[in-house]
Amino acid sequence: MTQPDAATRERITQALRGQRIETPSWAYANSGTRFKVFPQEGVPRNPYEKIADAAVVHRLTGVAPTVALHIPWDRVDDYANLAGYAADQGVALGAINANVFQDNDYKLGSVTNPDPAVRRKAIDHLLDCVDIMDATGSRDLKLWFSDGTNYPGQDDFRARQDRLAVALRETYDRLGDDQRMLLEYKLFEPAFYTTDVPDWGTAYAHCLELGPKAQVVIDTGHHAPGTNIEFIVAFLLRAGKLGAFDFNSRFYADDDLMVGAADPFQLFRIMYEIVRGDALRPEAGIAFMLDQCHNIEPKIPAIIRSVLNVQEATAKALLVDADALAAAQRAGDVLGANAVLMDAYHTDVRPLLAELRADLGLDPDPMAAYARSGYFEKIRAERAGGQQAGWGA
Ligand code: RM4
Ligand code: MN
Repeated sequence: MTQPDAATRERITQALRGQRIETPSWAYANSGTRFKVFPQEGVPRNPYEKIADAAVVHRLTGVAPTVALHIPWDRVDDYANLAGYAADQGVALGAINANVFQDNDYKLGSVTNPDPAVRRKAIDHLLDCVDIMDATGSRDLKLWFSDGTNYPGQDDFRARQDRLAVALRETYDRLGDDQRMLLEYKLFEPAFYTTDVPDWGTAYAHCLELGPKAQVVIDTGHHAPGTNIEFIVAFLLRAGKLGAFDFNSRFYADDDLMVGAADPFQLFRIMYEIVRGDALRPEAGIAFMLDQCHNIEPKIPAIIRSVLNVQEATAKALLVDADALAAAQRAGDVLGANAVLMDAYHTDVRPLLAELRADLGLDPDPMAAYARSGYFEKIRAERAGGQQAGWGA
Protein backbone atom coordinates (compact mmCIF):
# COMPACT_ATOMS: atom_id res chain seq x y z
CA MET A 1 0.00 0.00 0.00
CA THR A 2 1.20 3.47 -0.81
CA GLN A 3 1.10 6.32 1.69
CA PRO A 4 -2.46 7.48 2.55
CA ASP A 5 -4.00 10.44 0.68
CA ALA A 6 -4.38 13.87 2.27
CA ALA A 7 -7.97 13.40 3.47
CA THR A 8 -7.14 10.07 5.10
CA ARG A 9 -4.06 11.56 6.73
CA GLU A 10 -6.15 14.38 8.14
CA ARG A 11 -8.73 11.97 9.55
CA ILE A 12 -6.06 9.80 11.12
CA THR A 13 -3.94 12.56 12.60
CA GLN A 14 -7.07 14.13 14.06
CA ALA A 15 -7.86 10.89 15.90
CA LEU A 16 -4.26 10.35 16.98
CA ARG A 17 -4.07 13.83 18.45
CA GLY A 18 -6.75 12.88 20.94
CA GLN A 19 -5.26 9.53 21.92
CA ARG A 20 -4.31 9.06 25.59
CA ILE A 21 -2.06 6.38 27.04
CA GLU A 22 -1.49 6.01 30.80
CA THR A 23 1.88 4.86 32.08
CA PRO A 24 2.29 2.87 35.32
CA SER A 25 4.35 4.23 38.22
CA TRP A 26 5.80 0.78 38.87
CA ALA A 27 7.33 0.52 35.40
CA TYR A 28 9.75 3.31 36.38
CA ALA A 29 10.85 1.40 39.48
CA ASN A 30 13.06 -1.65 39.88
CA SER A 31 11.49 -4.98 39.02
CA GLY A 32 12.63 -8.43 38.14
CA THR A 33 11.67 -12.05 38.15
CA ARG A 34 11.43 -14.25 41.20
CA PHE A 35 15.04 -15.17 40.49
CA LYS A 36 16.68 -11.75 40.55
CA VAL A 37 16.04 -8.04 40.45
CA PHE A 38 18.81 -6.21 38.59
CA PRO A 39 18.81 -2.66 39.94
CA GLN A 40 19.37 0.17 37.47
CA GLU A 41 20.99 3.56 37.93
CA GLY A 42 18.76 6.61 38.24
CA VAL A 43 15.72 4.64 39.39
CA PRO A 44 13.16 6.71 41.36
CA ARG A 45 13.27 6.48 45.13
CA ASN A 46 9.73 7.68 45.79
CA PRO A 47 6.43 8.37 44.01
CA TYR A 48 7.46 11.95 43.26
CA GLU A 49 10.46 10.80 41.26
CA LYS A 50 8.33 8.23 39.41
CA ILE A 51 5.98 11.03 38.40
CA ALA A 52 8.89 13.16 37.23
CA ASP A 53 9.91 10.30 34.92
CA ALA A 54 6.35 9.83 33.67
CA ALA A 55 6.23 13.54 32.88
CA VAL A 56 9.32 13.17 30.68
CA VAL A 57 7.57 10.41 28.73
CA HIS A 58 4.58 12.69 28.24
CA ARG A 59 6.68 15.70 27.22
CA LEU A 60 8.40 13.65 24.55
CA THR A 61 5.43 11.69 23.20
CA GLY A 62 2.57 14.13 23.79
CA VAL A 63 0.09 11.32 24.43
CA ALA A 64 0.85 10.03 27.94
CA PRO A 65 -0.64 12.67 30.27
CA THR A 66 -1.52 10.43 33.23
CA VAL A 67 0.30 8.02 35.51
CA ALA A 68 -1.28 5.13 37.41
CA LEU A 69 -0.45 4.57 41.07
CA HIS A 70 -0.18 1.30 43.01
CA ILE A 71 -1.06 1.36 46.69
CA PRO A 72 0.91 0.77 48.93
CA TRP A 73 3.90 1.07 46.57
CA ASP A 74 3.03 4.73 46.04
CA ARG A 75 1.86 5.55 49.52
CA VAL A 76 2.49 9.19 50.55
CA ASP A 77 1.29 11.28 53.47
CA ASP A 78 -0.45 13.83 51.32
CA TYR A 79 -2.07 12.69 48.07
CA ALA A 80 -3.36 16.12 47.19
CA ASN A 81 0.24 17.32 47.36
CA LEU A 82 1.31 14.48 45.04
CA ALA A 83 -1.46 15.42 42.62
CA GLY A 84 -0.28 19.04 42.78
CA TYR A 85 3.29 17.97 42.05
CA ALA A 86 2.06 15.94 39.07
CA ALA A 87 0.15 18.96 37.75
CA ASP A 88 3.31 21.11 38.07
CA GLN A 89 5.10 18.50 35.99
CA GLY A 90 2.38 18.62 33.33
CA VAL A 91 0.72 15.27 34.10
CA ALA A 92 -2.15 14.01 36.25
CA LEU A 93 -2.64 11.00 38.49
CA GLY A 94 -4.60 8.20 36.88
CA ALA A 95 -5.97 4.87 38.05
CA ILE A 96 -5.44 3.74 41.62
CA ASN A 97 -4.36 0.10 41.67
CA ALA A 98 -5.25 -1.71 44.88
CA ASN A 99 -2.76 -4.25 46.20
CA VAL A 100 -4.09 -7.11 48.28
CA PHE A 101 -1.44 -9.63 47.35
CA GLN A 102 1.66 -8.74 49.33
CA ASP A 103 0.72 -9.29 52.95
CA ASN A 104 1.32 -12.46 54.97
CA ASP A 105 -2.38 -12.52 55.84
CA TYR A 106 -3.23 -13.10 52.20
CA LYS A 107 -1.62 -16.53 51.89
CA LEU A 108 -5.02 -18.17 51.35
CA GLY A 109 -6.52 -15.20 49.57
CA SER A 110 -7.64 -11.64 50.27
CA VAL A 111 -11.31 -10.90 49.63
CA THR A 112 -12.03 -14.62 49.18
CA ASN A 113 -9.99 -15.79 52.18
CA PRO A 114 -11.81 -18.32 54.38
CA ASP A 115 -11.09 -16.10 57.42
CA PRO A 116 -13.58 -13.23 57.76
CA ALA A 117 -11.00 -11.05 59.57
CA VAL A 118 -8.66 -11.24 56.59
CA ARG A 119 -11.52 -10.47 54.23
CA ARG A 120 -12.37 -7.41 56.34
CA LYS A 121 -8.76 -6.22 56.16
CA ALA A 122 -8.72 -6.64 52.38
CA ILE A 123 -12.00 -4.80 51.87
CA ASP A 124 -10.78 -2.00 54.14
CA HIS A 125 -7.78 -1.59 51.86
CA LEU A 126 -10.05 -1.32 48.83
CA LEU A 127 -12.09 1.34 50.63
CA ASP A 128 -8.87 3.19 51.57
CA CYS A 129 -8.02 3.23 47.87
CA VAL A 130 -11.31 5.00 47.15
CA ASP A 131 -10.40 7.61 49.80
CA ILE A 132 -7.12 8.09 47.94
CA MET A 133 -9.02 8.51 44.67
CA ASP A 134 -11.04 11.27 46.30
CA ALA A 135 -7.78 13.06 47.17
CA THR A 136 -6.04 12.50 43.83
CA GLY A 137 -9.08 13.13 41.66
CA SER A 138 -8.66 9.70 40.07
CA ARG A 139 -11.62 8.22 38.24
CA ASP A 140 -10.66 4.55 38.25
CA LEU A 141 -10.10 1.94 40.94
CA LYS A 142 -8.35 -1.02 39.39
CA LEU A 143 -8.74 -4.35 41.13
CA TRP A 144 -6.66 -7.40 40.52
CA PHE A 145 -6.94 -10.32 42.92
CA SER A 146 -4.28 -12.96 43.19
CA ASP A 147 -6.85 -15.05 45.07
CA GLY A 148 -7.25 -18.70 44.22
CA THR A 149 -6.20 -22.17 45.31
CA ASN A 150 -3.33 -24.48 44.56
CA TYR A 151 -4.92 -27.87 45.22
CA PRO A 152 -8.22 -29.57 44.48
CA GLY A 153 -10.37 -29.55 47.59
CA GLN A 154 -8.41 -26.71 49.18
CA ASP A 155 -11.44 -24.42 49.36
CA ASP A 156 -14.97 -24.16 48.08
CA PHE A 157 -15.25 -22.47 44.67
CA ARG A 158 -18.80 -21.30 45.25
CA ALA A 159 -18.14 -19.87 48.69
CA ARG A 160 -15.19 -17.96 47.30
CA GLN A 161 -17.36 -16.46 44.55
CA ASP A 162 -19.87 -15.41 47.21
CA ARG A 163 -17.14 -13.74 49.27
CA LEU A 164 -15.81 -12.00 46.19
CA ALA A 165 -19.28 -10.67 45.33
CA VAL A 166 -19.71 -9.30 48.86
CA ALA A 167 -16.35 -7.49 48.76
CA LEU A 168 -16.99 -6.04 45.32
CA ARG A 169 -20.45 -4.85 46.35
CA GLU A 170 -19.20 -3.04 49.46
CA THR A 171 -16.46 -1.35 47.45
CA TYR A 172 -18.77 -0.52 44.57
CA ASP A 173 -21.24 1.13 46.92
CA ARG A 174 -18.47 3.37 48.26
CA LEU A 175 -17.65 4.79 44.79
CA GLY A 176 -18.54 8.39 44.00
CA ASP A 177 -20.71 9.35 41.05
CA ASP A 178 -17.75 9.93 38.76
CA GLN A 179 -15.71 6.96 39.91
CA ARG A 180 -15.50 3.50 38.41
CA MET A 181 -14.37 0.06 39.43
CA LEU A 182 -12.25 -1.80 36.90
CA LEU A 183 -12.07 -5.54 37.48
CA GLU A 184 -9.09 -7.38 36.07
CA TYR A 185 -8.87 -11.10 35.40
CA LYS A 186 -5.91 -13.41 35.05
CA LEU A 187 -5.78 -17.05 34.08
CA PHE A 188 -3.31 -18.23 36.71
CA GLU A 189 -0.41 -17.16 38.92
CA PRO A 190 0.25 -16.95 41.78
CA ALA A 191 -2.53 -19.48 42.33
CA PHE A 192 -1.93 -22.52 40.17
CA TYR A 193 -5.08 -24.64 40.43
CA THR A 194 -7.95 -22.15 40.43
CA THR A 195 -8.03 -18.38 40.29
CA ASP A 196 -11.16 -16.66 41.58
CA VAL A 197 -11.31 -14.21 38.66
CA PRO A 198 -9.62 -16.24 35.93
CA ASP A 199 -11.22 -14.91 32.76
CA TRP A 200 -13.23 -12.15 31.15
CA GLY A 201 -16.49 -14.07 31.54
CA THR A 202 -16.14 -14.20 35.32
CA ALA A 203 -15.16 -10.54 35.50
CA TYR A 204 -18.02 -9.62 33.17
CA ALA A 205 -20.59 -11.53 35.25
CA HIS A 206 -19.51 -9.77 38.45
CA CYS A 207 -19.49 -6.37 36.76
CA LEU A 208 -22.93 -6.95 35.30
CA GLU A 209 -24.31 -7.81 38.72
CA LEU A 210 -22.64 -4.76 40.30
CA GLY A 211 -23.93 -2.12 37.91
CA PRO A 212 -22.83 0.51 35.39
CA LYS A 213 -19.80 1.75 37.35
CA ALA A 214 -18.12 -1.67 37.16
CA GLN A 215 -16.24 -2.59 34.01
CA VAL A 216 -13.70 -5.14 32.88
CA VAL A 217 -9.97 -4.54 32.36
CA ILE A 218 -8.17 -6.57 29.74
CA ASP A 219 -4.54 -7.17 30.64
CA THR A 220 -3.16 -8.51 27.38
CA GLY A 221 -0.75 -10.84 29.21
CA HIS A 222 -3.43 -12.62 31.22
CA HIS A 223 -4.73 -15.19 28.75
CA ALA A 224 -3.99 -18.69 27.63
CA PRO A 225 -1.70 -18.83 24.59
CA GLY A 226 -3.67 -18.47 21.38
CA THR A 227 -6.62 -16.65 22.98
CA ASN A 228 -8.35 -14.32 20.54
CA ILE A 229 -8.11 -11.14 22.60
CA GLU A 230 -9.64 -8.92 19.94
CA PHE A 231 -12.83 -10.97 20.12
CA ILE A 232 -13.01 -10.23 23.85
CA VAL A 233 -12.50 -6.54 23.07
CA ALA A 234 -15.33 -6.59 20.53
CA PHE A 235 -17.67 -8.48 22.84
CA LEU A 236 -17.10 -6.31 25.90
CA LEU A 237 -17.28 -3.07 23.92
CA ARG A 238 -20.56 -4.10 22.38
CA ALA A 239 -21.88 -4.88 25.86
CA GLY A 240 -20.65 -1.54 27.23
CA LYS A 241 -18.48 -3.38 29.74
CA LEU A 242 -14.95 -2.70 28.54
CA GLY A 243 -13.33 -0.22 30.92
CA ALA A 244 -9.63 -0.39 30.28
CA PHE A 245 -6.55 -2.15 29.03
CA ASP A 246 -3.39 -3.12 30.80
CA PHE A 247 -1.12 -3.33 27.78
CA ASN A 248 2.04 -5.40 27.71
CA SER A 249 3.28 -8.32 25.67
CA ARG A 250 4.05 -11.89 26.37
CA PHE A 251 5.75 -14.84 24.79
CA TYR A 252 4.83 -17.42 27.44
CA ALA A 253 2.82 -16.33 30.47
CA ASP A 254 2.39 -12.95 32.16
CA ASP A 255 5.73 -11.72 30.84
CA ASP A 256 4.96 -7.97 31.18
CA LEU A 257 7.27 -7.10 28.27
CA MET A 258 6.86 -3.97 26.15
CA VAL A 259 3.50 -3.82 24.41
CA GLY A 260 3.78 -4.50 20.71
CA ALA A 261 7.14 -6.23 21.11
CA ALA A 262 6.04 -9.85 21.00
CA ASP A 263 3.11 -9.54 18.64
CA PRO A 264 2.53 -6.18 16.94
CA PHE A 265 -0.06 -7.80 14.69
CA GLN A 266 -2.17 -8.77 17.70
CA LEU A 267 -1.94 -5.21 19.00
CA PHE A 268 -3.13 -3.95 15.61
CA ARG A 269 -6.08 -6.36 15.67
CA ILE A 270 -7.01 -5.16 19.16
CA MET A 271 -6.77 -1.51 18.14
CA TYR A 272 -8.81 -2.22 15.03
CA GLU A 273 -11.69 -3.41 17.26
CA ILE A 274 -11.32 -0.22 19.29
CA VAL A 275 -11.55 1.91 16.15
CA ARG A 276 -14.42 -0.24 14.86
CA GLY A 277 -16.27 0.35 18.15
CA ASP A 278 -15.47 4.10 18.05
CA ALA A 279 -13.80 3.76 21.44
CA LEU A 280 -10.51 5.57 20.87
CA ARG A 281 -11.78 8.99 21.95
CA PRO A 282 -11.17 9.65 25.65
CA GLU A 283 -14.89 10.43 25.99
CA ALA A 284 -15.60 6.81 25.11
CA GLY A 285 -14.27 6.00 28.58
CA ILE A 286 -11.70 3.32 27.79
CA ALA A 287 -8.47 3.77 29.74
CA PHE A 288 -5.48 2.66 27.69
CA MET A 289 -2.89 1.83 30.31
CA LEU A 290 0.45 0.09 30.23
CA ASP A 291 1.22 -2.57 32.84
CA GLN A 292 4.82 -3.49 32.24
CA CYS A 293 8.10 -4.23 33.95
CA HIS A 294 11.44 -3.34 32.45
CA ASN A 295 13.80 -5.77 34.07
CA ILE A 296 16.83 -5.66 31.78
CA GLU A 297 16.21 -2.72 29.45
CA PRO A 298 16.46 0.96 30.45
CA LYS A 299 13.06 1.92 31.80
CA ILE A 300 12.20 5.36 30.47
CA PRO A 301 13.17 4.57 26.86
CA ALA A 302 11.27 1.26 27.13
CA ILE A 303 8.16 3.15 28.20
CA ILE A 304 8.60 5.68 25.38
CA ARG A 305 8.98 2.79 22.94
CA SER A 306 5.81 1.18 24.32
CA VAL A 307 3.81 4.36 23.90
CA LEU A 308 5.06 4.64 20.31
CA ASN A 309 4.14 1.01 19.66
CA VAL A 310 0.56 1.63 20.78
CA GLN A 311 0.46 4.77 18.65
CA GLU A 312 1.72 2.91 15.57
CA ALA A 313 -0.80 0.10 15.99
CA THR A 314 -3.54 2.70 16.40
CA ALA A 315 -2.49 4.58 13.27
CA LYS A 316 -2.60 1.34 11.28
CA ALA A 317 -6.01 0.47 12.71
CA LEU A 318 -7.27 3.92 11.72
CA LEU A 319 -5.98 3.28 8.20
CA VAL A 320 -8.31 0.35 7.61
CA ASP A 321 -10.64 1.34 4.78
CA ALA A 322 -13.98 0.79 6.53
CA ASP A 323 -16.10 1.12 3.38
CA ALA A 324 -13.97 -1.28 1.37
CA LEU A 325 -13.96 -3.74 4.26
CA ALA A 326 -17.74 -3.59 4.72
CA ALA A 327 -18.27 -4.06 0.97
CA ALA A 328 -15.99 -7.08 0.87
CA GLN A 329 -17.68 -8.56 3.93
CA ARG A 330 -21.14 -8.07 2.44
CA ALA A 331 -20.03 -9.67 -0.79
CA GLY A 332 -18.62 -12.64 1.07
CA ASP A 333 -15.22 -11.80 -0.39
CA VAL A 334 -13.05 -13.53 2.17
CA LEU A 335 -9.72 -12.76 0.55
CA GLY A 336 -10.70 -9.22 -0.34
CA ALA A 337 -11.77 -8.44 3.22
CA ASN A 338 -8.61 -9.91 4.63
CA ALA A 339 -6.54 -7.89 2.14
CA VAL A 340 -8.14 -4.63 3.29
CA LEU A 341 -7.02 -5.32 6.84
CA MET A 342 -3.55 -6.47 5.82
CA ASP A 343 -3.00 -3.45 3.55
CA ALA A 344 -3.51 -1.21 6.54
CA TYR A 345 -1.28 -3.35 8.74
CA HIS A 346 1.56 -3.33 6.23
CA THR A 347 1.55 0.45 5.78
CA ASP A 348 4.55 2.19 7.29
CA VAL A 349 2.92 4.81 9.52
CA ARG A 350 6.17 6.14 10.97
CA PRO A 351 6.44 9.07 8.53
CA LEU A 352 2.87 10.10 9.34
CA LEU A 353 3.55 9.93 13.08
CA ALA A 354 6.76 11.92 12.69
CA GLU A 355 4.77 14.62 10.90
CA LEU A 356 2.09 14.58 13.56
CA ARG A 357 4.70 15.13 16.29
CA ALA A 358 6.28 17.97 14.37
CA ASP A 359 2.81 19.52 14.09
CA LEU A 360 2.40 19.23 17.84
CA GLY A 361 5.75 20.91 18.38
CA LEU A 362 7.41 17.66 19.48
CA ASP A 363 10.59 16.05 18.28
CA PRO A 364 9.60 13.65 15.48
CA ASP A 365 11.79 10.96 17.09
CA PRO A 366 11.05 10.75 20.84
CA MET A 367 13.60 7.96 21.41
CA ALA A 368 16.43 10.06 19.97
CA ALA A 369 15.14 13.14 21.76
CA TYR A 370 15.29 11.32 25.09
CA ALA A 371 18.83 10.09 24.42
CA ARG A 372 19.89 13.67 23.62
CA SER A 373 17.99 15.26 26.50
CA GLY A 374 20.57 14.53 29.20
CA TYR A 375 17.74 13.44 31.53
CA PHE A 376 19.28 10.07 32.25
CA GLU A 377 22.64 11.62 33.13
CA LYS A 378 20.81 14.03 35.42
CA ILE A 379 18.83 11.40 37.34
CA ARG A 380 21.81 9.08 37.51
CA ALA A 381 23.73 11.80 39.37
CA GLU A 382 20.83 13.15 41.43
CA ARG A 383 19.44 9.82 42.53
CA ALA A 384 22.65 8.25 43.75
CA GLY A 385 22.10 6.91 47.25
CA GLY A 386 18.84 6.31 49.04
CA GLN A 387 16.49 3.40 48.66
CA GLN A 388 15.37 2.71 45.10
CA ALA A 389 11.68 2.01 44.59
CA GLY A 390 10.58 -1.47 43.67
CA TRP A 391 7.69 -3.86 44.21
CA GLY A 392 7.92 -3.49 47.95
CA ALA A 393 8.00 0.30 48.23
C1 RM4 B 1 -0.80 -8.30 38.23
C2 RM4 B 1 -1.83 -7.48 37.48
C3 RM4 B 1 -1.98 -6.09 38.02
C4 RM4 B 1 -0.66 -5.46 38.33
C5 RM4 B 1 0.20 -6.36 39.15
C6 RM4 B 1 1.55 -5.73 39.41
O1 RM4 B 1 -0.45 -9.43 37.51
O2 RM4 B 1 -1.48 -7.42 36.12
O3 RM4 B 1 -2.66 -5.28 37.09
O4 RM4 B 1 -0.91 -4.28 39.03
O5 RM4 B 1 0.38 -7.58 38.49
MN1 MN C 1 -2.43 -5.83 34.96
